[in-house]
Amino acid sequence: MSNQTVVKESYEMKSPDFIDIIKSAITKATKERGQVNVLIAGKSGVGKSTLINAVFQGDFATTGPGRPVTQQTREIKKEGVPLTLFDTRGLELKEYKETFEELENLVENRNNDSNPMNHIHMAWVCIDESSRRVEDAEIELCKLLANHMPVIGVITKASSDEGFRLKVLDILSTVKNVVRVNSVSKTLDDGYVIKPSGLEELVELAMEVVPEAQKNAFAAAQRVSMNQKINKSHAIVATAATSAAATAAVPIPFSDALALVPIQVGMLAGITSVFGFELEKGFLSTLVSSTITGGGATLLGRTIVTNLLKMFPGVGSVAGGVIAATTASGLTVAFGEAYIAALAHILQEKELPEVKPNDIVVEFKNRFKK
Ligand SMILES: Nc1nc2c(ncn2[C@@H]2O[C@H](COP(=O)(O)OP(=O)(O)OP(=O)(O)O)[C@@H](O)[C@H]2O)c(=O)[nH]1
Ligand SMILES: [Mg+2]
Repeated sequence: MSNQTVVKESYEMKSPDFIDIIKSAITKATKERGQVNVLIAGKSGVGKSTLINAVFQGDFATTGPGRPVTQQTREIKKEGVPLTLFDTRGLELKEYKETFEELENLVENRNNDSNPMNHIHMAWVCIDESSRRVEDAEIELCKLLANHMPVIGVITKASSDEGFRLKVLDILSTVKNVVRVNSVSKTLDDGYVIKPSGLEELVELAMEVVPEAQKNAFAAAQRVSMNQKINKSHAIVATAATSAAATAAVPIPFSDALALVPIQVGMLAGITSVFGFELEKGFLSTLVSSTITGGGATLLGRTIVTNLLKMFPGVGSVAGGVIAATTASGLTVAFGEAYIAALAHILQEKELPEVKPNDIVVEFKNRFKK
């Protein structure tokens, strides 16, 4: 008798539990995505702000001046984007040595912090292509920064190389690599248009050099590469599939499949956040309540799993009323991949800030109406 009660409770879930599952999925996904801190330095007018707006979500450069952390460096954050930017200039000043000392203190303080999340994880040092020269200040700056973090040389306003990139690469020996970018299109006098270029390359290199723990945050914060968001999401799906298989290592009865729900919800949370959506803004709860649970207030494990399985006719042929490891992981992969495809599709049509939770639900459900 008491045994039966236990079994019943294992699959009967009331709405507060549902809210708890979503809450803890959001907390976990936010924690796992973390945060990335990037320092961008270069002379005034070199194109730092323009580059920032071309690469990152959130219109950083026009969100206000940010908080001054040294005379020449401002720290800029934007609600909902897992990125902090340090915008540094003053290299052109006569007293740049002073700028350097302050910067060195800042970087040392930050990067000696016991929590790696507070470190500055990468620096981009910008040089205007039309200047055709590398200043001592830029060489010293790269050296200073490279003692604490990976540094990328960025040649801005790129329109004609003429061997400049290799020269910069040679002179700035401490940088990981040098990338030429043009952040905005520019029409020349004769009507020729120079298109934006090099942004993908920069973002790819940045993804390579940034610490492992910051890669998901970087994928979420950047707006140049859909592939980065997709690749990082694939990794989240793979992890969830492994957990699902482990949960069903001993085949679990249909009615106990509720154990799989937090895994699925956690996976959806992770993917949503790597794509750059703000989990707190209802993206997850709207999705979960309308796809997984069918909107009921009291949720039965059976209902949830039946709803999930119904979406996948192939996976749904559950033999003997049990879910085996392969079914559990297959279901998770199919579910996750469909979700990734839905988000990628939406972001091809709309800019991220314009996407509403319901757009995702509609697109996701469409993928199962066959
Ligand atoms: N053609 C072209 N123009 C650019 C590019 N980047 C910046 N600009 C132009 O250069 C000017 C300065 O750009 P900003 O992005 O404000 O430069 P900044 O480094 O942020 O300047 P400070 O904030 O003063 O240090 C603006 O007129 C931009 O439109 C680029 O990649 N290509
Ligand atoms: Mg600026």
